[in-house]
Amino acid sequence: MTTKRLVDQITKKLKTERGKDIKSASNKDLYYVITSVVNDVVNGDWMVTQDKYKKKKQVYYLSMEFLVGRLLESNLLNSGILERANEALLKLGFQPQQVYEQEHDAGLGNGGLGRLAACFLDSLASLKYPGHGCGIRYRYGLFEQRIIHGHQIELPDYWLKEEYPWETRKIDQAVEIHFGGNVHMHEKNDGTLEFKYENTDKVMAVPYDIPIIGYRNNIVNSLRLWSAESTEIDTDHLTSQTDHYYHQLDHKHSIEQISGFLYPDDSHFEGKTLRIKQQYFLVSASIQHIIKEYKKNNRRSLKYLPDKVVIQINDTHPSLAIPELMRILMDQERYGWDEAWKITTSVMAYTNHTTLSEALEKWPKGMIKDLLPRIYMIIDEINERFCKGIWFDYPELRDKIPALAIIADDQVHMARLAIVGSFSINGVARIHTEILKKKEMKDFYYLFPKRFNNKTNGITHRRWLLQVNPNLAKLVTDVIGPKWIQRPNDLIGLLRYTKDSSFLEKIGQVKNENKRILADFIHDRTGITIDENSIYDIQIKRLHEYKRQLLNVFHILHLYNELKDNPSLDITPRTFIFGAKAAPSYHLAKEVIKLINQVASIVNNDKDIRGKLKVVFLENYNVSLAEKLIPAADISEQISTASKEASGTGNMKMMMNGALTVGTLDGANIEIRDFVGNNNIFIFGLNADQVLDYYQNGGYIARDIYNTDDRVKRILDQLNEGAFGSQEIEYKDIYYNILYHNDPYFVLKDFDPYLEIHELVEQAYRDKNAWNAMSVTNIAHSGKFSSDRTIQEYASEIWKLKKY
Ligand code: HBZ
Repeated sequence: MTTKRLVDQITKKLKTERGKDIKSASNKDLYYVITSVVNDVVNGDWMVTQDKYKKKKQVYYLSMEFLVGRLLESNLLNSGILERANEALLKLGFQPQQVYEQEHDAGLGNGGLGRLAACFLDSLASLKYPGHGCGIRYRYGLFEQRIIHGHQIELPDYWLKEEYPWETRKIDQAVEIHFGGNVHMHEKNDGTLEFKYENTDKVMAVPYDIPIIGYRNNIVNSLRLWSAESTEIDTDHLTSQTDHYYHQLDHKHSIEQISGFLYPDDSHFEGKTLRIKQQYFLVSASIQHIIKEYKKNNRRSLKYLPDKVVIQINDTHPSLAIPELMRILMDQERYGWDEAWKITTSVMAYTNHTTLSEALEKWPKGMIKDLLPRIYMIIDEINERFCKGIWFDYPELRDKIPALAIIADDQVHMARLAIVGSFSINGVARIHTEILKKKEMKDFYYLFPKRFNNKTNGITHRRWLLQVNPNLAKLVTDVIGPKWIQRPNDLIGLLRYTKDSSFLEKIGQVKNENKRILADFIHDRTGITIDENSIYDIQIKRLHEYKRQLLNVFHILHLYNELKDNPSLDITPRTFIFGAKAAPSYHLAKEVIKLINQVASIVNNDKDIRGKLKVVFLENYNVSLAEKLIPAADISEQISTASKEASGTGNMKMMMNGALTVGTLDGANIEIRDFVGNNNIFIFGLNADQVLDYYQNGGYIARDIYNTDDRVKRILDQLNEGAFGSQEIEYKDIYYNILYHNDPYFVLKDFDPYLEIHELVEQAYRDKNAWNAMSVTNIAHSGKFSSDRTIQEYASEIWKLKKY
């Protein structure tokens, strides 16, 4: 399609679809019209792709979260018409970015886990793998964050307020989900048992499909999001009672709640009934759909399901897929236990994303029994057989049965269910998988060594480099050619230019330009003026104690105190930028947000500081904001307490954009370090073994550091006493957590090494040429962290998938 044709189409569609001409059209009109152009372009390919997949083995990625963000620009990019769309818009007098920004972020995820699912969809389609996402179409995505007087306030994110042009409702493919009721068992003539369910609550799952466009390859995969609706009114039970009508409405409302909102917790388990309803809703709808498709496309029995279907469950959230598939195979398809189990455990694969014990899902067994009686029976049976197996086949593990049993202490342990019912269990970075094998899941690893494997996370370089940083992408292509776009490992070719000072200068110019754009944006958003020549030191991620935003704040407070003592101190100016949402009920995390905001207002307005330090907290951190920040980062803060961050993916996005990592030896930081080498990364602090040793031996004594390090004492006292002369604002909870709960995340322990590493950063930044060379080295190695590599590994090692 030429630019001219595009202009014609846009003008025509403006008239026919929006009733506007170009003069009266708004950015929003243009957004809808261009979306419609993309849909026209891809719809044919979508049908063809889905048709071609019918005979192939397919992967279904089941996830409670898909954090896709905006789609228009990346869909234009992947369908090969971005440049021409930009030209057409400019010709028509519109700014492309302003048009793309009309799209409301689809915030159907909390953080890393949800964004990973979105990157995986992009890579599956771009690598031509038959893969589908299955999730929930929440009416409200992750809350919108406002900062008011420094406090986080949560507002509902009604992202569907205006029409969402990428989705297609497929009412003809709706399926029924059953909750509650009773199970009746009776023996049939042939001696087999039959299970019947009665008096269940019925919910209709209606699918909405979103196209997932491969990069310039005519492949279009699907993301299927299920929406909960009430079934037709049950006319058998109509009564004339006046309150009947109100009951019906109540009932309808409570059903629609199932896909009402996304739970905003990313690291803490909360045993709410609605959450387990959501999980079963996703799982039952998806499995029913998968089986229907299999039957439609294959003449063979379900015994051969594993030849054609593999289901990846994204953390334990969809692990009821295991008993649900068992239920359908046994109760509907009449398979016996052994055969059903063999099929199920050959189809299911489980990814673990955390070792934090407070995040592990454990449902009270009474809750599952009431809500899903037949599913409970099946879990019970899986558990019985599993425990018996250990008793007889692994007598050396008999003592450990209570710690391995799926049902123990009146709770259903979902990770244990997922492990027992899957043929593959993977962690998301090398160290994380090792910790699973050697520690958290040690006994399971002993039982099933072959099931455990590592798949280090990745990110789509198409969105996170090509799309968000076009100037850098162009510079890269100028020197190594465009092949890296298809083969991100080719970025390694940049290593040849780490000594080319004219190239390094250009790298510096691109970064400066990105920093200038970000400075303008920050000024518009917050009124804060930042120094474009300062070091942009960025920490963007969910707020959690283990991610240690507090350590970063302590560094800032230390620099502030130093500058107050000696205002003429010669330091390279720094801009500290934060973006972070706290779970609404996470008190300490919210205190840290308040602290960052207060430190910002003090530091930014203190004349003694003379602009050498600026602190910016950007509200409502989400995918679109990340896209603005990442290209401008000099420093990427990845400072979790070692052993706690399973992988991290922001670390990969920032290195790909030339930022240097200040990080602990945790998650994928370790693999980044291995590739770029110690000279191109700033590693500090305790390692995972040391942290785990401390935990095993009762920790360290935080107060010793308070008593011996004046810098630490000063900062903590400032927090306790109401810092900086203001008595109103105290941070006693933070203070107590460190001194009285003995600093569970080792903030004080790592404080000194953290300051030291930041001094090295400052020295390194003075030599721009050397800095840019480090930056290029990071970009060069970032290809290994493309999600194309990750998906390639899943496809060949777990899924056994062939490309289309
Ligand atoms: O998954 C994150 C890990 O913390 C991070 O290290 C990793 O890189 C990323 C992708 O593998 N985990 C999450 O994001 N977890 C959640 O968002 C979550 C959501 C709902 C829950 C529990 C966790 O109930």
